[in-house]
Amino acid sequence: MHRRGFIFDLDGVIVDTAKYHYFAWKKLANGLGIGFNEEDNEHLKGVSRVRSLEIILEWGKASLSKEKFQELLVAKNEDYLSYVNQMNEDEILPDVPRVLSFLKRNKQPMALGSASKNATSILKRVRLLNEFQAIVDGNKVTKAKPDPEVFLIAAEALRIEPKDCIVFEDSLAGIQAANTAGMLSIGIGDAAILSEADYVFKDFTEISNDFLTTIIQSS
Ligand code: B16
Ligand code: MG
Repeated sequence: MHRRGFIFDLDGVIVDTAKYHYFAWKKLANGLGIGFNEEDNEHLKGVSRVRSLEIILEWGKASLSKEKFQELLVAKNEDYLSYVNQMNEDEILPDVPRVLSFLKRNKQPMALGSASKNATSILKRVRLLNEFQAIVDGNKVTKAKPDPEVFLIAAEALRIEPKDCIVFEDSLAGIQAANTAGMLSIGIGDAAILSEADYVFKDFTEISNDFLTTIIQSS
């Protein structure tokens, strides 16, 4: 059996923490008198925390001192973590456990590739931390998706060539990062948004073990 490197994004792929980011960003934005709805939240998916706040301030044509900016980032994260700390295994997205155990049974190396600085805490909460041989998160990268850095570091950690890696992503920036890294990109979500992906599935219930076998065996 071939060995491929399977790299998973976290938010929107393994768990849906986007709703918690939404609650926390909305509170912050509204506190500054800036409107914030679910569609606005879509634009922040896969975007780093610092960049997300910059974008919200741009929308509201607001500017803040460096100190206030930092203070709000800390407050947003504390608010977000108050939700994360209530998470459990029930929040793992459908069929993710089946796909992870199929790949494990087939001895395929697996890594996490996420922009989140809270990835380890979230994986611990949902009891998936030990399923990954490498965790590459927002603490380990300097360049945000669509830069391929996060996935290239993950491939190196797994000791698998980028061309033999497969990335599961729910954001367009993440799909672009995977494509630039020379990896097979699999979009999870809306095909209209993720049209640059090699394949798109609504969620993991649509990804069969046969499909995974074909990917593992393709040369
Ligand atoms: P944190 P992913 C991303 O996770 C989220 O999609 C994005 O909305 C968030 O701002 C970013 O992580 C940073 O998260 O504030 O926890 O460091 O999709 O790359 O797993
Ligand atoms: Mg994501």
